[in-house]
Amino acid sequence: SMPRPKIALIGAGQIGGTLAHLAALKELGDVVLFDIAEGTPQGKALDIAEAGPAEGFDARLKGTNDYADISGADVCIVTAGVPRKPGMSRDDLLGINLKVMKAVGEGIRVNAPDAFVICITNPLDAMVWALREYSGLPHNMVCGMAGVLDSARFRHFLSVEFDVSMKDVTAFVLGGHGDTMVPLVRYSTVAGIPLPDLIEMGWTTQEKLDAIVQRTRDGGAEIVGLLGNGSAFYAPATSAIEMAEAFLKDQKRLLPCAAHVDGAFGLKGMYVGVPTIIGAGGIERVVDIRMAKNEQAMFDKSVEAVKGLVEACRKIDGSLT
Ligand code: A3D
Repeated sequence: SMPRPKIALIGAGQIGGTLAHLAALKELGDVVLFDIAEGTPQGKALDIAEAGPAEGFDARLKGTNDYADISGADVCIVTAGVPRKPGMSRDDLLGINLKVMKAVGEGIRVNAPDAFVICITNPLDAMVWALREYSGLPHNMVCGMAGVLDSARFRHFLSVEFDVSMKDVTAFVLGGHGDTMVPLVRYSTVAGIPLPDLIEMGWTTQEKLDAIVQRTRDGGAEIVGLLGNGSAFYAPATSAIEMAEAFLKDQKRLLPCAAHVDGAFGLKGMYVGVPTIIGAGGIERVVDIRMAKNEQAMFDKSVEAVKGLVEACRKIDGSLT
């Protein structure tokens, strides 16, 4: 019989714990929770394992402070680092989290070089780039989660505005995961009906749509402001699990994520949020969609912001090339 897939979660904080719970509930595989904090991953793993009998899932969970335990992982989801506090931008985390990516990248390189790696640590586009550099894994096996979450936020707001099931609302948010992210109104639909048509049909107004686009861009900060300590974790974890599942089950889902783009969108070898196909081959394809002039201008601005963050990483660690 086939062994269960092994899912390694690097970082057992708010998102890491939620990832472990979701992976177990969905029986995606056995879970190893790793953290440098002693006791936290062990405690969360045991607590979730003890939910197994009531929920009825079959999955083994282990908490650890030893990278050797992630050995042979099929998927690694990385949340190690620090989150934002109110008033902070994602970019303020760069210095601290770059050091964390170095340690995590080495841990993955040595122990789980065949894994599909999904980075969540912020600032996302720069951290996934650094993690790929430090781990040395193939580019198609390292990606970042942001677009699925940003699109989910957009879809949620739209489904409330239209009073329709969110199952029928599709949306696309591309670009870097920051204030310059690009919600693509033209590619966002209710069961295939594009948002501009829905304005003409009187379902909403341009003003309301503009406000929803802005709320989507500020979606992370809205939660940070409400929570008061820490950032969003339920929706970020759920979004990363959707990506892990696409890989483990070879679903070939079309999902926006931070992927290595080399050629598509006129870009030369950089990580940024684009539509991708995720299957057993990891990031199997980058989908080079056509953008309108104003969309392209927003995307270009976002790309420049990401390039600036990557430059900042290189300044901190001269070994990054
Ligand atoms: P938090 O609950 O603080 O968990 C982070 C964990 O990382 C803690 O348990 C730390 O002990 C652990 N850690 C720190 N350094 C190391 C290390 N070197 N090795 C292993 N573990 C370490 O944060 P969180 O889970 O709420 O958020 C995690 C990250 O995700 C933050 O950087 C957030 O900014 C980011 N985040 C990204 C998104 C995206 O959409 C991209 C959304 C929400 C949060």
